[in-house]
Amino acid sequence: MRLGCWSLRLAAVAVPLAIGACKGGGGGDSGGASSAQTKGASLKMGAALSMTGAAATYGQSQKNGLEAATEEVNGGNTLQGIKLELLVEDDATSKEQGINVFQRFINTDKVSVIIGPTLSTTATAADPLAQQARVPVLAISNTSPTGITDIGDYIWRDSLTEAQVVPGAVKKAKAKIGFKTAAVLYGNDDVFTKAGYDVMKKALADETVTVVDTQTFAKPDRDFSAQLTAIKGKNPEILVVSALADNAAAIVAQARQLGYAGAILGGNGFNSPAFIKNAGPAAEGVLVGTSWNSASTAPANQRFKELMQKRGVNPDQFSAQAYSGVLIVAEAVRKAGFKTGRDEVKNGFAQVKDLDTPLGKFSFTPTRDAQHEPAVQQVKNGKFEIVQ
Ligand code: 1QQ
Repeated sequence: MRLGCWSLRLAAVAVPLAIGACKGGGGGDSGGASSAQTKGASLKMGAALSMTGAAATYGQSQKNGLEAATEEVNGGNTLQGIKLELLVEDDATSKEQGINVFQRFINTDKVSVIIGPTLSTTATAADPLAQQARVPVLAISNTSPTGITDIGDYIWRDSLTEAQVVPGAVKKAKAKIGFKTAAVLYGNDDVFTKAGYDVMKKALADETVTVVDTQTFAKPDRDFSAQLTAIKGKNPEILVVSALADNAAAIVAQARQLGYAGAILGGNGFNSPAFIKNAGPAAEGVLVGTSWNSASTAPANQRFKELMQKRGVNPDQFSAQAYSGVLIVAEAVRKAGFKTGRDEVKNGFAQVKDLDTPLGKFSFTPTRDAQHEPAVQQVKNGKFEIVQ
């Protein structure tokens, strides 16, 4: 099945309104996907984003970032006439739909590169198809340390893993607050939330923090009072949570309603303004490690924030990673000698080094993961603020 109404095609020219939201048809032109082409070609980027379902919060931000960067690159005409063409499809926060979208991008649209999918869980199911078909994938939000780039040499990511972010956040939070006991609550039906838990457990142990209780939940859950009452009974100084944004907001709101007054630290799922909006005043003081330093005054970050403001949207980590992803694809094309084939893009990725992006100076590690500085943020007056 194809979710036609989420099929979005951003035209190769820098015209923002060239979007056919319900466009049908296959666009079967091979578009330089499987063979190297040079100047004057267009390069199709297929983005599999969660526009509906449990991760829809992130998908919209990602779409904003991808569109802004595609227009920016095409408008700047820095690819010797090659235009980027962005195709967005909804992965519906599901493995099955993620697989369908990947198949369409690989076989029908014949894209040069796939961006996404939004969740690690979906990536574990869909990425092997791209690896097998030798289509490069650039993940822009998968943070499970394992099971993503280790699928194979066509899988890359610009998102820092939980293992690259959470230990520093726990350390900084401990230095700030000085806790000795913690409880952990995590989703046990999702690759990212489970991986986040493993990282949190180790980070707390490394900081010699005693975990007094560990509780679990599943994505469809809405009532967390049983777990939170048990946790409150153990009186931890900090509650550490690995959850997607919707669950995270409900957990934090219910924890405060139940009278839990200790500190709260979240994993990557918390990095969305939707978490703050939905948790309301209960979000105040919540700490979270992030891959995007919103306070950075670097020109690439200022430009990104300016473009998001022009579009009337709140920038966040997810739009920053998406925007950076397109800059990385453009840089890969440059490094590949302005060729648009799948292998050229993949080989170009390997040559991206210290690229200026809103995430900072960006390079890939030898195992195709992201390499740049993480940060820690805290909710203050309804907004994320970088903790210095
Ligand atoms: C993952 C994540 C999600 C919280 C963000 C989209 O990090 O699934 O890996």
